[in-house]
Amino acid sequence: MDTRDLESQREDFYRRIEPSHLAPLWTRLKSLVPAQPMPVGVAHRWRYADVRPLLLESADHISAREAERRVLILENPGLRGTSQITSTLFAGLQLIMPGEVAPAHRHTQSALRFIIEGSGAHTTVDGEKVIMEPGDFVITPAWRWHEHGNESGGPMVWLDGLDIPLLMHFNSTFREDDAARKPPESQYDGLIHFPYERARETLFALARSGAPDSHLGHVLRYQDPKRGGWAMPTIASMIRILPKGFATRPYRSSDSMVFAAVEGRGTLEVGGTKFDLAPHDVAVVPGWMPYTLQASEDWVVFSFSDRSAQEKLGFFRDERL
Ligand code: GTQ
Ligand code: FE2
Repeated sequence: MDTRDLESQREDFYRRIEPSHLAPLWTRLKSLVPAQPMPVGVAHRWRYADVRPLLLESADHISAREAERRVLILENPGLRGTSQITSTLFAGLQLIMPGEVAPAHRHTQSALRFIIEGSGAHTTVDGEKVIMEPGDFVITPAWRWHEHGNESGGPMVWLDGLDIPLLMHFNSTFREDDAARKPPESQYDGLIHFPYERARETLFALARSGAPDSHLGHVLRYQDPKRGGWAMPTIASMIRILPKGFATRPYRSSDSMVFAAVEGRGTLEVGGTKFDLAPHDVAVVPGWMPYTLQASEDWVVFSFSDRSAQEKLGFFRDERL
């Protein structure tokens, strides 16, 4: 049989198995099981100076109560229409104005809050109030009732990170609204509030005490003090300081990274593009793309990713280049 016959007979075979909902693996294997991760989405930076006026304007259009959550989604430009910042994570900037309430609900998605701007608004987890200050890291664990309120005199803005796309993938999403509210079955006993004051002190002490990691800088991981490991089951969060003038060596990891600049200034370089990051700017780097961080001032950077889930499931990888 010549190869033309072979090929046309194969094509004929594929057509004949199709009505039985069967398909050959061998034509798809290399893309189903690639040698290494294909980037999902693109690297991108949101300047807070650009986003802030639009976020504040959103308060003219809708109240926190009507919106339930007044959030502008940070949607990856390579994933338009998906509400995703990475393949597994959602990110958004949430605004709550003085006197407003964002009513209680609960869902199987976990949320993190990294406080950007304002002072003294609160979020609750199973009725326990956390007063939020800039740079604080606050967790809303899965299936815990939560609401937000602002009894302060000014607007309050934070970065939300949720595992919405990940849960969507498992199709294990459940939610309940305030009207269905029942007393919680149990009280959450993990740590949910990591004030910036502590993190900052520790970071600057680290920076004084020795040399930064060549690929990461001086890194702190937000951990669960009781059970050990990452503070959240699916999302891994860190905060780091890069001393003025320091640049990391290129690094890549299988988790797509969301960065939020906190204090100082620096540059994220990824895929030949340099993103200058001012305080409160947010950036995303798709998994397995090498990147560097270069500090032009003492630079504090918060980040989160799905690394916590990847490690538990046994496929997290990183590479120091
Ligand atoms: O604050 O409860 O950005 O449920 C997306 C979904 C925030 C929240 C988001 C949510 C919340
Ligand atoms: Fe929520």
